[in-house]
Amino acid sequence: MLDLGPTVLTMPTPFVELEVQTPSGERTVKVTNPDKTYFSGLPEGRGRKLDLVEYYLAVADGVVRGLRERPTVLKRHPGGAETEAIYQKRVPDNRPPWMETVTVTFPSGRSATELCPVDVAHVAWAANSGCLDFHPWPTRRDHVEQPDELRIDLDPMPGTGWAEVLETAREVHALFDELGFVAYPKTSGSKGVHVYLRIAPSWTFTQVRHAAVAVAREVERRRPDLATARWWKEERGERVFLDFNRMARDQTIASAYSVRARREATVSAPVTWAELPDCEIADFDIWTVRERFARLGDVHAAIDDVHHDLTPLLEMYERQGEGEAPFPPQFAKQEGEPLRSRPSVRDPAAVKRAAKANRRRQRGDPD
Ligand SMILES: [Mn+2]
Repeated sequence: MLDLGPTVLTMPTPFVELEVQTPSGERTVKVTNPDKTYFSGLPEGRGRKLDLVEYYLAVADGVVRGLRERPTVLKRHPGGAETEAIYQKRVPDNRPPWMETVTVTFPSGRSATELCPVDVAHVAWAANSGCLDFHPWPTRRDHVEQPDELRIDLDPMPGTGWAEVLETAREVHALFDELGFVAYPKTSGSKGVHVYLRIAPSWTFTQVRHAAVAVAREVERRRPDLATARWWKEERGERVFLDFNRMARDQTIASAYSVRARREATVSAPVTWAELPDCEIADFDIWTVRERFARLGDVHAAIDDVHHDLTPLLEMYERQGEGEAPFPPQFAKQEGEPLRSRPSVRDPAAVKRAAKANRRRQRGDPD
């Protein structure tokens, strides 16, 4: 007799189908396991996977404005907000036929076909696959190597908090005001603030990163007590770090209206400069932002109206005369880049000690 092995009983996966209106027509988006808890910090029945998808549909115009035609990495948390992310640069082959993609290349020469959201059906599809927050490139598919978004990322270092982040944001705002730039702030949904400036897609990644470096250095120059442009943690002190390397190629930030991987489902919330001083990260979650959006719409709706000229910031970078800043560790050594080692290990004796310790580790000797 043929041995069929143990009998496996399978339960059909529960799902709902949502009809999503888009400019190109109606799309059906399937939400599997809609009742699965994704955000345990929200009241019972308010932090389900379906709540996430419905949140994105409710803020459709806003979230799409941040993602439209941008290569977007899939950062998936299929087990919910408190589980480790799975980064997936490539979109799966079993995708809906209407899904749009864009092919990008990496410094290694490899390429990937990434999600290219053009409407909220793309966002809903990704949310169903466990994407909580969206990480778009600062470029769009018709100019994937020329960013049109300068992103200033304010990160509080240990010993500083939200009050210092807000004060640093005020300095960035003042600087942009002086330059005649209209920039847009949002909470990060985690601990910091992001300030976005729409620019003409006329400069390379390196140049746009230089503009971010210039802003960081200028804010540090004005407020050395408050802010720092130092890449090495040991040099930052108890200050707010302006993370210019978020503008390095392949580096991304959670987009506007992205839900962060936190049990409270906090959102990276676009706000106005007038509102920002009274905001708290916790003010914005998938429910409060939904309500806010219904009331106010997207307060960043005008972000695409003016594409700024980056020249003043590139001139500032040259005037500062400090040259290139360090790149993230996974990057190959870049043109003009300073030493890729912490300043404290640069003294010859320390370098020798580190090399010796390395050799010891390689041999497997105990430290
Ligand atoms: Mn940040």
